[in-house]
Amino acid sequence: MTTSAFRRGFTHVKCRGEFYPRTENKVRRLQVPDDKVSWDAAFPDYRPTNFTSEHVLKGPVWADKDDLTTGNYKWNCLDNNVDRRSHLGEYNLDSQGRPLNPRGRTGISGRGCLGRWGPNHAADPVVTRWSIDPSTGKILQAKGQPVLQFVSILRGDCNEWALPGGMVDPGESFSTTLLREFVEEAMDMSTSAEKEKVKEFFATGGTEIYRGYVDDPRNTDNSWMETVVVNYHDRDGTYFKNIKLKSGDDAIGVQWKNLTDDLKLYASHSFFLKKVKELHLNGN
Ligand code: RP5
Repeated sequence: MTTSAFRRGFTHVKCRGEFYPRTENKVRRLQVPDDKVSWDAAFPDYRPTNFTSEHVLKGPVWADKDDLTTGNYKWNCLDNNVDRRSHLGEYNLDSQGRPLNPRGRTGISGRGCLGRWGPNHAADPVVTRWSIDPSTGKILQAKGQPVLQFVSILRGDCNEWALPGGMVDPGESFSTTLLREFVEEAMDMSTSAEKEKVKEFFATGGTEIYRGYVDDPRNTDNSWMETVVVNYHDRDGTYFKNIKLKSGDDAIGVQWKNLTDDLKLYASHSFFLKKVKELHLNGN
């Protein structure tokens, strides 16, 4: 199973950096060369750093227990409203009964700062519109193509621009998470009329762009991020014309960004945006 699932996707990079995020460079990952990422590649000396943050070990509501015997979790299942299934298919367990990252080694075992063993499910809304050139009032062109804009937030935890996505709560549908996260992170302090307008906009329907693994710097050998990415396109700009964006929750900034090829965004978000661009410009 692991071989084909591994080959189907990209090789994760951002979760193999030198240090684990949010640890002030105190937790160092064992370095995993590209050709040793797959669990199928022999790596006899592989002894990853074991790390689960104090915060997670304290057992907040969104986190699993550290002790798997008392936790009695049902892997690869919908387990009491917590979705432990992976978008990538069935995942394996290691010799200690912990879920194994289907994209391979990360140099850290345990959960790092993620709450769930196995997949941690998120949803990412990509709200787009055409970028208008203020000097002509027409759609901005670059390299002979119309330019899209999308709503981006600045993450407070790492100071990187990202999509306004977030974790799916137990029992929550992806569509609920997509709207809730957008409103929380990009529309703080908006009036209820503005929020209603955005709710109506999301209800017009979006296009699913991606469903799967995220190369998130927080991933470990036993806990990883997965997401569903949906694009909501305001084709004539009417829905967002009079809506003022304001960052909230964990976001410390928000803006409409032009969707250019050189975007550097959090985790796999630039990859998702590339797919959004293809959808609108190549008509796929
Ligand atoms: C990423 O982390 C997902 O793509 C999503 O954007 C985000 C969810 O985590 P939090 O923003 O809730 O920390 O992997």
